[in-house]
Amino acid sequence: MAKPKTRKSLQVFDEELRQFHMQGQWGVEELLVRSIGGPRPKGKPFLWKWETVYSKLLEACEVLPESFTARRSLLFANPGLPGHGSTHTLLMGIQMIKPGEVAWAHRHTMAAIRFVIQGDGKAYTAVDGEICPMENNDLILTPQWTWHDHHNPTDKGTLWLDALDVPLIIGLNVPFYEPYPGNQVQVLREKPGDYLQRRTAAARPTWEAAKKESFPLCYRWKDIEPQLRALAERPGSPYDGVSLEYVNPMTGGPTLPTLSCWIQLLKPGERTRRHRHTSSAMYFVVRGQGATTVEETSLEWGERDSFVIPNWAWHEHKNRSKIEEAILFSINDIPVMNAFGLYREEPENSLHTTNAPQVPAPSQVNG
Ligand code: GTQ
Ligand code: FE2
Repeated sequence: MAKPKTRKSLQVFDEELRQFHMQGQWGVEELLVRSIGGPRPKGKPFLWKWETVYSKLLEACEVLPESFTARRSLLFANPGLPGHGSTHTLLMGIQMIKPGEVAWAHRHTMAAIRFVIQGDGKAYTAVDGEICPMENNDLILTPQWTWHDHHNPTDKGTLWLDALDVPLIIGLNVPFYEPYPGNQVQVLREKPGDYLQRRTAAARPTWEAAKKESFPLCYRWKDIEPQLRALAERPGSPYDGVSLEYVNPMTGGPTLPTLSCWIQLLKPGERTRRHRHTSSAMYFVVRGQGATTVEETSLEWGERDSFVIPNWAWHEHKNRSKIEEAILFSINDIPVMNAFGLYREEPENSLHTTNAPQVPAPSQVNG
């Protein structure tokens, strides 16, 4: 007669599975249950005061007299994401090059943008050989895998905002990096606009493969500001005010495949409505004074301060001045969320407070 089998305990079985490098789903179900009601914001709301950043940058010029292959950039480390970045997908910082200095050429799979803080139009970034002059509030793209070096032939320090998709690229484990072969600087084209003019204008060479992305695009403040001003009297978005996205003119799509840049204007005294979305963002105050409330934290900002809004965190903006407008530059990871159908937005006081998926309209269901 066979002995009656005693049932193995789940605990013993789980241990056995571990030895075979397996795990029962019941052990990780906790992760799913925890996501009822949506994710928790990744990282903390935080603000970096310009006064501190600038004084540390000046110190960095002393302690790091030459940047060589590195960059003299002070990166914003989210206090809730040690060692990861400014948000879970984005890394932002402020870079400075001294008079006469060159930051050597390299390329990487991380895409980057530069938003100029102090530039007289004679300092420049070179992207795939194209000279991109840096003037205050200009935006210059260094798309993934484009060669870039920074040059300061002037007698004043040049400063700009750097933003990259570093945490995303690291998370996907696709970092590639290459110093420019044999030299410190790239071979440059003759004059600014040489490369772009022939490829992104209304007519293009027929003998070259038509390319849509990875152009070293430059968005001049002298073009962007009038556009923003022209819309200043419109109501804009109830959540973001009069807000413009920097568009890739060839695709009509976002600034870059992994990140998007916005410029937004808050009217004197304007207070936006509260909402949250699955994208995260880093902000830089171009002009004005105000506060952005993120969850329970009030981030009080002034000119040139930087701050972070983690994803899925409730937030609203307020322009504290009754007379002056406020202008905010920001970068976000909306293109990543959109690429995978993961962009969700929730307005305050909505019926969907439990974060239930919104029922798609029939037209969406049928494609
Ligand atoms: O200027 O090339 O802040 O490669 C971080 C990585 C700047 C740059 C950063 C970079 C750069
Ligand atoms: Fe770089």
